Amino acid sequence: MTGIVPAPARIELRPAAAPFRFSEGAHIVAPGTAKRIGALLAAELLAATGREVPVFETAPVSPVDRSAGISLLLRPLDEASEEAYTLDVSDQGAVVTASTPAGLYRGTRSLRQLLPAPASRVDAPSAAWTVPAVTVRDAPRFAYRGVMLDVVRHFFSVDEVLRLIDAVAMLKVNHFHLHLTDDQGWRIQIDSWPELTGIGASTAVGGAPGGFYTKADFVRIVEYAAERFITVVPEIDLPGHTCAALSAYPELNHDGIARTPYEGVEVGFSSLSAAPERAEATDRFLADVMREVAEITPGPWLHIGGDESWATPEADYLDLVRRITAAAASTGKTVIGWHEIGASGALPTGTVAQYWSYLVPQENAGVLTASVVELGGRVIMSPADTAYLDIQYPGAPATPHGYALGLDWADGPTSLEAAYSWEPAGIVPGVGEDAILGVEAPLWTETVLTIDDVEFMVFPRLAAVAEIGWSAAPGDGTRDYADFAARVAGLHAHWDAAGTRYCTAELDAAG
Ligand code: TNX
Repeated sequence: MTGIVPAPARIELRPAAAPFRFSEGAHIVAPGTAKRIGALLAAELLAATGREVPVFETAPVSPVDRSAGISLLLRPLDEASEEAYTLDVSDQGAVVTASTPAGLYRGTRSLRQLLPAPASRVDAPSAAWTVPAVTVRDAPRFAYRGVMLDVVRHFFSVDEVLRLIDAVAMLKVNHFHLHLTDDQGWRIQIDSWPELTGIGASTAVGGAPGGFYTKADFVRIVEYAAERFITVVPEIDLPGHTCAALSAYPELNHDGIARTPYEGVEVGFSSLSAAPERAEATDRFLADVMREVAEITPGPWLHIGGDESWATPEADYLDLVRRITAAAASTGKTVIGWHEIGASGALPTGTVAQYWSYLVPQENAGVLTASVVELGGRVIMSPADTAYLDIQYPGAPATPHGYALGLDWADGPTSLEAAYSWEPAGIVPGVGEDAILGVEAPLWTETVLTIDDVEFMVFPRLAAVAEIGWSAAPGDGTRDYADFAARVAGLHAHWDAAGTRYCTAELDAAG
């Protein structure tokens, strides 16, 4: 089936019309600042075909040559979103228009999906490809469409992360949240507290190798993502989930004694100290870490965690969240925290809550989330029973390495249909469309050891969350799962060609 994931706002296929032929004379026309998107697309096509696809400032004079061209044009569009684009494909060429480079880039992702799968290979034999005649008018529903990778429980190299960024960019994801610190490790260089990545980065779950990103590594990730119009969101998880920091620096502990580095998977046992005798060290730590992370983060967000601080007495939690969020906000960034931070009435202006309870809010999750909105903030929806990428797929086998992949605590396993069948604006009372910044699918990596396993858990489920974030809300409240599943099946050949792993357990079960 010809289709695009996430589904565009409007798409008109003209099966009877002559297609666009991408062949020998293929070239890209990309004037002005469109050039960098043209160059990126040309590099992808070069990787696929082994042939240079020239990028021109202006269209060739001859109509024959023109018809072999992909044009990327910056024009004002009648759409508020800077990611809006149009795509017109005919035997006269393929034309993407947008009012910003980001919109042009999103449009090229649609074009990439309409090209035949060998275009996603790294070494396709030179091929004459066709793209069906089509008109697309498209813009996202939500401004924030994210994916999260936990690089603490298991660590992933820069190259592995870049590869994942490329794969998620195909689904028009525009935020990449890196969970950089937790009990099992501290994964980002902080010059003023070097033992964070000395002692603090030496461990991972189950004795797996530790590791961390130098600032240069992190900047490479940020820049690679930015070329794809993806914003990196760094998370420093505080005040719980801090055993790695507490093992590196005794002065951060309430008793002044360093903790033992941790390789288990339990949560909720560690905490920064709110004691007055630790205030100087703790506040210096917070200010230094926030400043250094903000310095290498061009994006507007700083995620401070705040989840599952079960070892922090309630009054201490409120005191620490106030100090942590103030330190983060003083860098000029907008603070994001897991929804538990809604317990605090002293959050900086515009603070965003990331909701990770269920489709039916558990305990006080709904109230905490709504409280952040009442303070003037917005919400990122990551309901764990549908949007978590680490919850098992039904029927998914153990990995070739023999361990079970994925957890099941959030009402798992989660089917692709369940991941697709939810409505962000209908979950938390008092948190409707206007209060929702967007959606995010997090991948926690307690059971996920290799980048192959990462991809296996991310795809296809991320496609469901990406579509909920991008595509218009269904008028009658129900999304057409059969149509979605058919379009996702169309991506399989692209994933195969690109060497991206994905879970087929449900398809296998369906025969
Ligand atoms: C809960 S979700 C956590 C993480 C775990 C995850 C496993 C959240 C904010 N905290 O610490 O890794 O469950 O699914």
